[in-house]
Amino acid sequence: MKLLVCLVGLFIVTELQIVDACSNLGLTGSAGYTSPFYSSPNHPNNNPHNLDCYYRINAQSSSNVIKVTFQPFNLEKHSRCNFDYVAIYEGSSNSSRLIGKFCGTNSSFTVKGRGQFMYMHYHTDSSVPSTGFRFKFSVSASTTPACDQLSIGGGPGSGEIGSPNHPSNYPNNVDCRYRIDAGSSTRTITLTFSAFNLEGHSFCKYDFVDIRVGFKGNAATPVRKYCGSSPPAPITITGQQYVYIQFST
Ligand SMILES: [Ca+2]
Repeated sequence: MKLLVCLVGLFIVTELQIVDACSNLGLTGSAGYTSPFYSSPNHPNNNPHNLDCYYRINAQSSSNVIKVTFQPFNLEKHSRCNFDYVAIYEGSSNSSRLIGKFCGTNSSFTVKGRGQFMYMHYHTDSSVPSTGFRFKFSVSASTTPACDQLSIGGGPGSGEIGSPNHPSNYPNNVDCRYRIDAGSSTRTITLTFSAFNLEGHSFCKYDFVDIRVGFKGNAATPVRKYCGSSPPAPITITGQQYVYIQFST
């Protein structure tokens, strides 16, 4: 009986060493830098099960934009990415704002975040392997005019938010954040678009309005991303004090 306990202990230590080896918390680059590609464990062969790899990118200035490009990307598909995924956070840890949780297959896609850090968590579960991914990152100085409005409201009332230059064309590389505060989660927040005209794409890859609930937009699954020229129907949100909106071009 004593011998068995000892063997279990050894096995756990080995597994922890594998987890540690796949992480890289020291990825660094300043404005103008593009990294080489980094491969997930075993790529392009099937990934190991039960991975937890953590990556942190330090862009060395809070006024920078970090772009991470995955090419290719192939993780077990699930509608909510519950099994294998890469979760990407805008900030230095997994308590920062969640940009998104990604799985499935894509030949190439880019995730953009603002600020000094980006943090990624790559997880695989105990079945259904796939080939994983390669990623590179680039850092550039932010060219966005200051357009954030992070303390809108605070109680009952109404207001209007306009995108930069509206009704004329918005600039390229806009990244505006808006936070609406209802003052209490017992109130209802209704969003109505009186004008809407963004570059269209089947999954709003280029320009989008991303609407989420919670102070940092982390509280639940994203409400939805919108693009194209059809105004979304009015959106009614209940049970939430905050709505967090990102307008990105
Ligand atoms: Ca899996």
